[in-house]
Formats: sequence, structure tokens, C-alpha cells
Amino acid sequence: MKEQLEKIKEEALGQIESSEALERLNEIRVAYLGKKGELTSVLKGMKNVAPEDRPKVGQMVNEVRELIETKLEETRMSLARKAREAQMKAEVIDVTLPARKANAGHRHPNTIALEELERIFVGMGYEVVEGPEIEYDEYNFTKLNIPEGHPAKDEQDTFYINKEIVLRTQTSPVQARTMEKGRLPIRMISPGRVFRSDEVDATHSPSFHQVEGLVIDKNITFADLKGTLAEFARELFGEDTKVKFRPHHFPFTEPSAEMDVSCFKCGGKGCRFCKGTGWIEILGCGMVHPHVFEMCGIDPETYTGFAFGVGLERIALLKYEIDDMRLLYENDIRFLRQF
Ligand code: 2NL
Repeated sequence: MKEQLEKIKEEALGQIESSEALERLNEIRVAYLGKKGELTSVLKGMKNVAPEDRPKVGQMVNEVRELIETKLEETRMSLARKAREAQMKAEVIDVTLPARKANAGHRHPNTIALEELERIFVGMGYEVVEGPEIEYDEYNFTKLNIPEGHPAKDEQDTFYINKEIVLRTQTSPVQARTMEKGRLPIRMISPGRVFRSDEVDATHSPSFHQVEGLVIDKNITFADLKGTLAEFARELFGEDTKVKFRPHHFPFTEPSAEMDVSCFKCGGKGCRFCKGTGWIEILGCGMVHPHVFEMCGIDPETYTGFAFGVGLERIALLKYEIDDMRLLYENDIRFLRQF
């Protein structure tokens, strides 16, 4: 029994000593001290030992167990220390290197322009309302006085999902939905993405953004339209900005107009930017057509209103003097960072 214990001790200590990995130590622990380990089987063989020798043998087994445990722990600590030292050597950290900059991106010129427009109109008491990009034909066209057969409904301009559903070509359907709710008066803008089946070039894209505005109350006149949009132009392009209105046609407004602003580059004298005219076209507007009121459940005898529509990309291109709309869709961070 004594020789057997001696042999187990020598073997175990030898194996521990020659271990090179922490996992190996665990294997050794299981092989000698585990439930089916060698030392445990010696204890199980105690029934063959003479009763008077049992305390002595038990004590010897415990001594060997303690020895192995101590050796295992010592070796575990020294292997762990060596592993850490090797890791420290391998991972050289140069604390003098400059920190890596957080790449935070940049707001898109469209977003900057939109936030500016929102700031101006919210400042005048308008609400910002959003709506679906996929719309019923009825809201996109019919309720806006664009009947069956109208050229604006042409398949060449509109993306049709089916006979009743389109990708909205303007954000006016959001306004039609708001009018239908019947809470008056209304002072709102509706910004958002719109879709038209256009070829891509420097000034066109099949998907772009619009901000439409709508004001409805008793006694709203064309004078309110002019005053509001003139103030908008001054806030956006500077206080010396002049505006002029040219008669135009839209199906949903009557009368309708386009608004030009005096060129903010040359002050109206005429330059390359305004193509020598001194004026830059920026939006379409008009008094809401009585038929639109009727189709949206508002009495045109009691209420009047004005509406307008601005192309967001057009504002961004003008304000930041970008000469090709395609740059707005490439999202090259080197381009975006300039604004
Ligand atoms: C343009 C012209 C315009 C409107 C949009 C509108 C909306 C309702 C009723 C009446 Cl619900 N009108 N919107 C009115 C005039 C012009 O947009 O050239 N946009 C880029």
C-alpha cells in the first residue's frame, strides 16, 4: 500500500511538473483526485487493509492528496503568470498613437434644408404632418381635382402599383387626409419623399422630396399667401430678398402662381447663377380650388385657403450652390461634409 501511494505521488508530481498548459492540469486533477481517480481507488481498497493499519494508511492518502493539490495550485499560478507575460509581450500598445476619430457622419443637405424650412414654418405656427408614400389614386389625384384622363395621371409620369394604388407624386394627399379629418382651421406643412417616372439627369430623379404647405381658415386671401411666402423667402435667402408672382396653372388651385425670388448671388442685377434674369423660380402656389374643398368635406362658401409646394432638392441645390442633383443621391461623405 505504501509503495503504491509513493508511486502515485511520484507519477502525479512528475506529470504536473511537465505540464505546459492549464487544461493539462485539470486532466491530471481528474485522473488522480477525481471520483474515478487513482487516489480515490486506493481509499476504496481500504477494506483490504488490516483495521489497525487503516488510520495510518488514511493519513498517508491525505498527505499525498494535499501534496498533489498544493503542487497543482502552484503550477496553475505559475502557468497563468507565464501566459500573461507572453500576452503582454505579444500585445505591444503604443500609448503615443493619436486616438482614432469617431466617424460620426454628417447631415445630408436635404436634411439641413428641411430642418430650416420646418424651423421657419413652425415659427409661424404651422404643424408638420407626414403620411404614406404609397397612396390611393383617389387621394393622390381625384380629391385634388385631377380626374380620370388628366395628363398628370399619365402612366409615363406616375408609378402605378395597380389601378387604385400609386407611389405618391406629391405630398398633397397628406393634406387631403388632414382636411377630411375636419378639424379647422389648418396650418400645416407636409414634407416627404415623392415619386415620378423621370429619367435621371442634373435636375431630375424618379424619387425626390417635396414640402407642401396648406392654410385654411375663414377669410384667407391671396394677400395672406403673398405675405406668408414673402416672409418665408426672406427668412430662407436673407432679408433683402424680393419676390414676384407669375400666373400659372395647377389643377388643385385657382388662381395659381409660381413665385420667383430675387437672385441672392447678384441681388437681382443678373448673373450666371440666375442666367442673367435676376430672378430664381422656387415654388408653386395658389388658392385652394373650391372643388378640392368639396371633395375633402370642407364647405368652400365658409372657408378659403392657400397652398404651396416646394421641391426640397431644388432649395438644397440653390442654397448650397450645387450644380448637379445626382450628387445629392451618391452620399459620398467627402461631398456631404462640405455643408
Ligand atoms: C409645385 C407646385 C403646389 C399645391 C402644390 C395643394 C395641396 C392641396 C390643395 C391645393 Cl391639398 N394645393 N398643393 C398647390 C400649389 C402648388 O406645388 O411646383 N411643387 C413643387
